[in-house]
Amino acid sequence: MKFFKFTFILAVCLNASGLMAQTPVLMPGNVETVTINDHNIVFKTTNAYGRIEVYSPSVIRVRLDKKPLGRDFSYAVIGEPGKGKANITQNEETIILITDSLKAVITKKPFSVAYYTAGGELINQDEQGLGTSWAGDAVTTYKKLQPNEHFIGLGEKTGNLDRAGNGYTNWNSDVYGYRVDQDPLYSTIPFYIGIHGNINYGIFLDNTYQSDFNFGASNNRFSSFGARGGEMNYYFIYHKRLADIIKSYTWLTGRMPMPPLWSLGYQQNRYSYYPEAEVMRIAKTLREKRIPADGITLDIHYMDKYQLFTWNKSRFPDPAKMSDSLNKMGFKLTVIVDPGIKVEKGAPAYESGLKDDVYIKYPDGQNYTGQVWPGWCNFTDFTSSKGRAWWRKQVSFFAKSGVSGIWNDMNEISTWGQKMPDNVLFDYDGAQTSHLQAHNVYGLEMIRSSYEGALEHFKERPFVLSRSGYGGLQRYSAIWTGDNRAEEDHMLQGVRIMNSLGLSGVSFTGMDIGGFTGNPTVPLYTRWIELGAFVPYYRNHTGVNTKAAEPWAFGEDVLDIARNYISLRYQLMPYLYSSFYESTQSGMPVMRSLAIDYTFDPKILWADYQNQFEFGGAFMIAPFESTREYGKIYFPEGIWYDLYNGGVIAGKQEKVVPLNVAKLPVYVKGGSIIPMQSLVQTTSILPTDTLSVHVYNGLTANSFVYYEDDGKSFDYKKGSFYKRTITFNPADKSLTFNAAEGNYTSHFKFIKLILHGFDQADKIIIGKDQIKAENGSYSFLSGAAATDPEGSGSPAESCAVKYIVIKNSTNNIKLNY
Ligand code: NBV
Repeated sequence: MKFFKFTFILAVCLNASGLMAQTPVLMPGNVETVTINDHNIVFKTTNAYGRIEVYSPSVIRVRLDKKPLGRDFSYAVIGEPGKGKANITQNEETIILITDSLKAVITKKPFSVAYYTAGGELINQDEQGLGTSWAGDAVTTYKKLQPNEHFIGLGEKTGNLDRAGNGYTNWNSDVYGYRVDQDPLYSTIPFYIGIHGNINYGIFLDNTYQSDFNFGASNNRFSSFGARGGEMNYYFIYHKRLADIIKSYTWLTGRMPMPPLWSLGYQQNRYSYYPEAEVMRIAKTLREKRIPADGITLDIHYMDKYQLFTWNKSRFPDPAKMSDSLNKMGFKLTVIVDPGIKVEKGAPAYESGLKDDVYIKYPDGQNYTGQVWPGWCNFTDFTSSKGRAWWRKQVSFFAKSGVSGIWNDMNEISTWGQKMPDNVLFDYDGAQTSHLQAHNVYGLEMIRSSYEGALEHFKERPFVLSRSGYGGLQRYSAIWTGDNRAEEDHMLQGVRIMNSLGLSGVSFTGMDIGGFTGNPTVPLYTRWIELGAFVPYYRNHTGVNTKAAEPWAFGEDVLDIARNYISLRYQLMPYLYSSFYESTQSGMPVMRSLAIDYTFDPKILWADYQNQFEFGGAFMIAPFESTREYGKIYFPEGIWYDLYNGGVIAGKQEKVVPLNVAKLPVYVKGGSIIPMQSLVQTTSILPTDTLSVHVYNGLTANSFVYYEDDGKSFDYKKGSFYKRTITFNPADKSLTFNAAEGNYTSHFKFIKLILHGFDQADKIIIGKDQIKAENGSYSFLSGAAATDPEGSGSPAESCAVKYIVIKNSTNNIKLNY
């Protein structure tokens, strides 16, 4: 008893003297001092320092540290604070921050934050008892779980679309042949979206240490996010519409630049195509078999003993000449790069890196040496301006070889053993840090260097692909989902990963079509190559010891199916290019989880329907394992059309449909506007001068921004583009082509309007003219319309349509039906 009394008194004394700050978990305590500025609040609590800042009416940043806040620096964020009005007031108990979009209430005793809509509805709040705390150097913010709260996003993550009940870690990792529930994978995007009731919000934790997210895993009290070091530094984003949350997140972290048109074409790949004769055989076979394609990719065997910035001259005696021959055939060359530079005396790249002192080091000044393909390697410090400048210079090597794309692999950093020491030092742009803080941004800064190097040395828009990255990677690169397996569940998992990436600001995504490890069955390959036509980066790739996986390697039937779908992709190029343009403007991904357009429809999160996605704003794809004979599909509200036969399906219903491996279930949303072109074998060939604009009758108005430019230069930045909004409005039965903007002349002289579901529309009125709408049919899988002179093949299925052809012009065109 005496003993308890003594310890109690001791604890009280220690607490009063502040010595109990050594408690294993430190909380901020009460807000003690506050300075309110125009757009921010600077404060000190018992145990912490903080700053809350308005970036825009919808974006609020919270910083908290147990020591005075350090340098304000981010590799991810490019948006600047101070946009929009902010009204900040305080009293004894609270600080209240009001913008046009939300209200943040900061409780002072103890410190905690809650966010409300302008109308006073709770959006999100700190878990009152837990708030933010430190356990050692690890910092975590705990948020109260809202009733029936769901979580989506978080970038490249496996698992369900709805992440509720699960926890995740971000530590970029090389995960060869990963499991479909494996975590972490190659990239870190610490951004997620929470959904409850009719509220949605986004949170971006900008901290590059290993980070952890808990969405109610093993607890029913909180969701949380935190990192193993550094500050609590998060951005809170609120909008009514999920699409606007993505818009604000990509305002903060940047959007993708216009990609080169060729990178939207089909890309043929394997580990590895060599020598040159083999590359040329692949190129010729694609043409002979009439598989439209734009890209061939070279994996590590093009290098001399895997040494960066070299060519194996016995395999590729004259790379520039080979690229030139490929370019003439309408192919662009992409080559792989790894970050490891072989330590070899006299090797030009190695010596030059040594001279410029660009390699990462141990604290004793010795370069860090790790083992990868070429043997023992040094690694460029991409977190230093010196390292990036050096890499940019090296990229001229590829320009001289006629290369158009740079594929960045192994940039997690990956080394044999997968245990890079913690004490390796990185410049971190002037604030030297250890591997612990730099690891997750190494890949991001590598692709930044490759992209900026390509901008300096390539004549045209570059294509950059990466395996690893961090929030904001979309500014520099496309990303693919790494070494997947040739298995049914991997195909569907890949869809979910790409949808999650799309929710997290990354639009240009791909997966190895056909699977990287192992060999797909014939039906699986068939289904996968069909699906690829609706994936932003359409690349067939396979591992080093697998069987041939080109579209002709699985028999004549598969070849026909592959040709059909790849051809469809090429006909959709005007639609696809415009959808990419949309990503550059608003961050809206090309491949869209249904959660974007139908956020508050609970069914879209159900595991049964979570693989369904939209491709652009018009198509809904329902992918199923190739082994299934029937599939259950959810059609969200509106009306839907079967792509192949035009059959109408009412929305808000679940429907069981028979499946056929030769046909991917694809539907079109009523009201959609889909511009298409005639079939070409490569984007370097111009289609005919008629743009086919498919319009699907629907219940509500819809518009589509059509975008065109030369597809390769940067002239669009100087106004050389052609852009117009096309609007369908059932209320006044009209279709409007707004006057074109920009000073690029459209390639298309004619518009062929193809009307789906407009049975009564026999006449189209344009101004004073009445034009008779012709009856026809259209098949999406045979290359062109059955009644169209440009058509080819005999379609298995077609849609009944009405059509007229009009002259294209830059003026406003209004049609009534
Ligand atoms: O460079 C070879 C492979 C590449 O084909 C693949 O796409 C990357 O994800 N690379 C990984 C290196 C290791 C493969 C086992």
